[in-house]
Parts: sequence; C-alpha cells; structure tokens
Amino acid sequence: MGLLTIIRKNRRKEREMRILFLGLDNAGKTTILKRLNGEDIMAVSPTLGFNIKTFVHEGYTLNIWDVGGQRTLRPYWRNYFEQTDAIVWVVDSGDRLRMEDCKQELHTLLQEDRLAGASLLVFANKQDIRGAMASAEIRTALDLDGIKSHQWSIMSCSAVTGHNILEGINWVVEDVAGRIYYGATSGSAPILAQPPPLAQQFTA
Ligand SMILES: Nc1nc2c(ncn2[C@@H]2O[C@H](COP(=O)(O)OP(=O)(O)OP(=O)(O)O)[C@@H](O)[C@H]2O)c(=O)[nH]1
Ligand SMILES: [Mg+2]
Repeated sequence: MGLLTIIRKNRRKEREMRILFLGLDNAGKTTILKRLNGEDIMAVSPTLGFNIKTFVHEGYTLNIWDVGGQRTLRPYWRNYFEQTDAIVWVVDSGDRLRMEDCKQELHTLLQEDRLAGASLLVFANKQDIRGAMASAEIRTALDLDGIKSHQWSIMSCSAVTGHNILEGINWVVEDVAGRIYYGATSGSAPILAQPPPLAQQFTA
C-alpha cells in the first residue's frame, strides 16, 4: 500500500479536510474566517504569514489555512499546497483594476501538481460595496469557464453582512466529501441532505 493511500485512509477515518484560503491581498480572506468564527471583523490587519483555524462542521474537522496575499508573499503560497482538499479563492469584487492580476494568479495556481484534484470555490466577496462586480462578471473576468482541471463554483458573498459565507463553506464540504469520503467508498449521493446549522458561533 502506497504512502498516499495510507494517508488518505487515515484522513477518511478522521473526517478531516484541509482548505486553503488564497487570493490577492485585501480580498477579505481573514475577514471571512473571522466572520465564520464569530470574531470581531473590524479588527483585521494584513496577514504577513498565515493563520490556521479549525472548525467542526457537519461532522468534519475543517483545517483552514489563511495565507497572506501580498505580492511579496505569493511565492510562499507553495509551502501550503500539500494535501489540500479545497482552495477557496477570495476576490475583492470592487477591485476592478486588479482583476487581470487576480486571473493570472489563479490560473498559475491551478497548474500546480500538488493541487490537482482540489475543489475550487471562488468567493466574489465585498458584494456590499456599491459598484462591486457581480459574480457573472467575475466568472468571465477570471475565465472560470476555461478551468477544466478542477471542480469549481463561484459564489457572491460579503464578509461584512455574512451573506453566503456559510453557503460557500457548505459547497466546499459537500464537494470534498463527495469526492474523498463517499465517492471513493460507496459513491453515495447527497452529503448534506439537510441544510446545516450555522457554524457554531456564526452570526449573520
Ligand atoms: N466592504 C467590505 N469590506 C470587506 C469585506 N471583507 C473584507 N473587507 C475589508 O477588506 C480589507 C481587507 O480584508 P482582509 O480580510 O484583511 O483581507 P485579506 O484577503 O486577508 O488580505 P491579506 O491578509 O493581505 O492577504 C479590510 O479592511 C476588511 O475590513 C466585505 O465583504 N465588504
Ligand atoms: Mg489576511
């Protein structure tokens, strides 16, 4: 039995998922996580390294890695790729000027071998900002339809209002669970048959 098979079996037993939050700086990655964790979202500052948050959600332990997105930090993203089950790519929907940069970074990321097979959720964040790009517009701007290597979805959201944050996390958990935990064993159908409760301390 190969090492990867053993690791996969153990993780399946422990019902763990590793989720990587990436995106350009100022996109709102840390704010989304603070919102999920019920923390004060006014007290965020740019991430210069990384944060890890662990949530138990729908019986799965989610290990979420939130890595700083400043240009000088992006070369370090690769240090976090190992065993990633899902990527959450956070976009500042009000930042039209950097949408091309955002697209380039995303498509470069997806070429990484170690991320092959990871689910991809694009969070079109900051929808509460006037003039924010709609998710359909961002889908085109980031050429999401050109992505054939990963299962992906895009969801508009706002870390400030809480809109769709949990729905996005649900999609990630369902997609990963369907692939790793169920697909490989029984191939059974819907994973989250009932809408899950809000993540423990989440307040909308
Ligand atoms: N209006 C609005 N502002 C937001 C939203 N989410 C985040 N922000 C603000 O955007 C700024 C950047 O948020 P962060 O969470 O630090 O962004 P980040 O992606 O973690 O940035 P780095 O750590 O530098 O990679 C902060 O001033 C947040 O208050 C949102 O949904 N709406
Ligand atoms: Mg941050």
